[in-house]
Amino acid sequence: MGLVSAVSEWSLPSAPEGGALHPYDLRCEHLDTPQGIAGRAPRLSWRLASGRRGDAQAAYRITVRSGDALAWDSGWIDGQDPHALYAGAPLASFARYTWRVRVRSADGEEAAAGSWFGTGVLHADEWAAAWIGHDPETLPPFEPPADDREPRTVRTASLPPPRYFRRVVDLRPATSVRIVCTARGLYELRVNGHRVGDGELTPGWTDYRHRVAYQVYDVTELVGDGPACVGAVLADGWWSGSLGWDGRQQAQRYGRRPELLVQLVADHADGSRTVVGTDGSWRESTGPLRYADLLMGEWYDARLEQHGWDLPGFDDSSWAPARVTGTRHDVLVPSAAEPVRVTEDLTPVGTRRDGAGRTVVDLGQNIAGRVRLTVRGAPAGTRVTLRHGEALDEDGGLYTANLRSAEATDHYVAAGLPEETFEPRFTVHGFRYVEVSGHDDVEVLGRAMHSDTPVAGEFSCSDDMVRRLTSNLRWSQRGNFVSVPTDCPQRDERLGWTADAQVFLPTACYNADVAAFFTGWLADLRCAQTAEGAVPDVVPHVMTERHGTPAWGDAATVVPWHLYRVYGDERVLRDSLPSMCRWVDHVERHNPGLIWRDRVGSHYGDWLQAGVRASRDVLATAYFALSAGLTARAAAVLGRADLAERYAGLRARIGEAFVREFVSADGRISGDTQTGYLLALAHELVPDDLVPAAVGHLVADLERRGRRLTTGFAGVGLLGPVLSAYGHHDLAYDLLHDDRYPSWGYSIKRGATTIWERWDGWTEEHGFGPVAMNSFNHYALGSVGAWLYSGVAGVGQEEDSVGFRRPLIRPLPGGRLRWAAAAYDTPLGRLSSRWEISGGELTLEVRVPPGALATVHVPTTDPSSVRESGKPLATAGIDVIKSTEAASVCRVGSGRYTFTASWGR
Ligand code: RAM
Repeated sequence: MGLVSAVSEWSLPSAPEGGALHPYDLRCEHLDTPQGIAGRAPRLSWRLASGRRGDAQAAYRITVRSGDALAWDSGWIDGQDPHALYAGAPLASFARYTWRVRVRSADGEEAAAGSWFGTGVLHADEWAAAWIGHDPETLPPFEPPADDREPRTVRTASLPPPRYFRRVVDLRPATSVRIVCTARGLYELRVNGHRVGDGELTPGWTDYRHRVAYQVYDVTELVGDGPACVGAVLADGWWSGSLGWDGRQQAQRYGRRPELLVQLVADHADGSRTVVGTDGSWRESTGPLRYADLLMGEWYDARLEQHGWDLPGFDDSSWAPARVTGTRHDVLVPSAAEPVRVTEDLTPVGTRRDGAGRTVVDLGQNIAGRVRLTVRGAPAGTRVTLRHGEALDEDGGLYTANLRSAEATDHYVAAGLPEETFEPRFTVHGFRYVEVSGHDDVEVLGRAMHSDTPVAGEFSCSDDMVRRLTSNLRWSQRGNFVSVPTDCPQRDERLGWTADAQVFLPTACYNADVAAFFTGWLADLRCAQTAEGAVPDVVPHVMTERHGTPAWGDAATVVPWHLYRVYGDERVLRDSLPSMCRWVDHVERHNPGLIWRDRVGSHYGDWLQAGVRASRDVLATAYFALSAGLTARAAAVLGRADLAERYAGLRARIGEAFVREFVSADGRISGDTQTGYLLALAHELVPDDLVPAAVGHLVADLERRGRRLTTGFAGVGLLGPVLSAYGHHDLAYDLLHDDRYPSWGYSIKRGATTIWERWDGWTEEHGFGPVAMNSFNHYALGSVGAWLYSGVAGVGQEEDSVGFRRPLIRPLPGGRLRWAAAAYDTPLGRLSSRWEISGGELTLEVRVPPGALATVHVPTTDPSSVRESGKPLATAGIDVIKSTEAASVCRVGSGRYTFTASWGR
């Protein structure tokens, strides 16, 4: 089977360079022009570019304006950090602020850039809208038509139809009109016949018991003088639709029926303001959507369309008054992250017809999303059915057994027009193949959707299979960052499993800017922590009985710490420190002997490892040590010396207990598994004098197995970093290039376009893996990605560096690779490294952003041969820190550098 080449449009935009120091990529609260921030001191940040070596920002000055009025002039502030917290006049609600940052370089040159942000609701008493819904008595559940012979699950047969709401507002001429909108459920907002915004599945999934996100839209352009119609379609979504695998238990998890909240705010030239909110004067009805469910799909009957329902002149006398369901506003928070959007269209790469007249379309790529269906010449009432699946069975038919109870089926009933199009709005499927039945003349277009986190990095190299691996893990990130970080996008699960998120986070951060995305998720994690301090296995918390599991609960410490290291925003630590402490205290309280054996929750161990079972006590205790250590470091950053000391002490004592209990005199770790060694070595739990022996045992285990891995979720991401840290990158490369079972290459050889949940998702021996749990789009085993960036291409930062102030460029030429390259947008600006070996020479091209001081390891077989831009390092003015047999280590400031060195013995 040939390798599918990566065709994605999801690629790193080019970064400015050249010229004098200048700012670009301005962000507010880590977001590009957010509409509805609600903090009083939002974070303003920018990146820097310069064509000059050694350049850095010496000072900056920020001005923020609302209209012509100056809200803040920071004055010139000395400092290299390209970010600041707003400290001007109190911000007003529903306002738009423009801001400019001016930066000055060391030699006094200045440059500026501008952007804007909008505010949401800053004061609780500004809420004027009530929650509205519909009368449950007017709610007949969906009844499948008599000709529907497909087996239906209990869930679909009882799904209620989405509701349509409308209200006409007679507006005086306005200078600006904004709408704040949210739902307990999912909404699509419309104004005067137009869809508002490009967000999908809004308002997104949060822990609705504590936080419901709202979006703010500027609709000034959609509203003229005179009456305007505000309409919204409301569906169940995560609020009251199917969630997770236990259909009966998990449906209506948060509420029985969805509810809507809309507040329109119009500002007039005379300074007055009109505010209209949802209340009992809104009217509601049903429409063409017969049901809409995230897991089951949608049923759309185009014959039932009420044309013009979202326009002012529409006769809604047959519609019912909306029912006011509540007035609670304290759970409302502004949307903290990028919305889910359709980010890429996929044209099918193949279509085949099966004997039963069904068409199976292949998009060539496993995605999360939906299709746009075009139907031609179908008589009114023709029902076209779209079934989605990730794989084909042996006969070439759609394979759906692994979806469990998720029907993932959309139905479109034609209105009878010459050509009609349909695209579901309140569902999302995980699929590569679509089976279309009911009509022949159809066309489908794949539409990939996910949280639209900006692309932040790119890795590439000379090897097809490794490139495909990179593409697969990017697609698995996209398919699983759908409002929250999920395990999988296809079956009846799609939950925010905490270990999956935690192990994949370093890879995720390289691929995309996930600062805002994870900030919201961490808020959900914190509010779901139990009174005792236990952290749930899934966030948002929907499985009350599962919490406190080693490696899962530790997301509470690992995620905030990693976000802080990458993005340099201390606030994530400040917000999370109490939760980190509570988590570690909880584990300690129940394990005073410091070996974590009690209160281990569901204890999944090193989940889905291949053929071995790593010691669960080793895994748990290693994570306990890690969490205590990270809590100590977080406390130290925040100046909490008392806490730093307490948790550093605890970390040291856990370390001693670990050694006593699990490390034998010959350096063996209990259980003698790859994961055991990897965890102990990565988290510095092996006494220095035993490290070589422990590394030896790890290597021996790999050799004994013919250089094959056995790791699961917890161990897999550590293979590359640990093996290369101890000089075994040949072994790390063998694992990377392996295509025997179990390996990444094995799935790629089978045509995988995303990362599989399990190494045995499909095997020659058994065919498809266990249907009870066999996702083909699960990123956890893809956490090797971070090592491709930081190890193979060498784009990383020093252990004690924050926000990439001190990048570490340490590439690892090896394996089958002739070249490898990575570029990454750090908070300072672009950092990149590219190495290539050709004709006995290694070339290493490096780009360092302004304000960073990078350590560069130039690998070579002869340190005296190292040149930069053709000159010996001393002549080129490069600061050499040390020279070893295998590398020249230099220190360089911002700029572009081209090193060359002899390569080959
Ligand atoms: C599976 C999930 C997830 C994993 C848990 C333990 O059901 O898919 O990936 O974290 O189990």
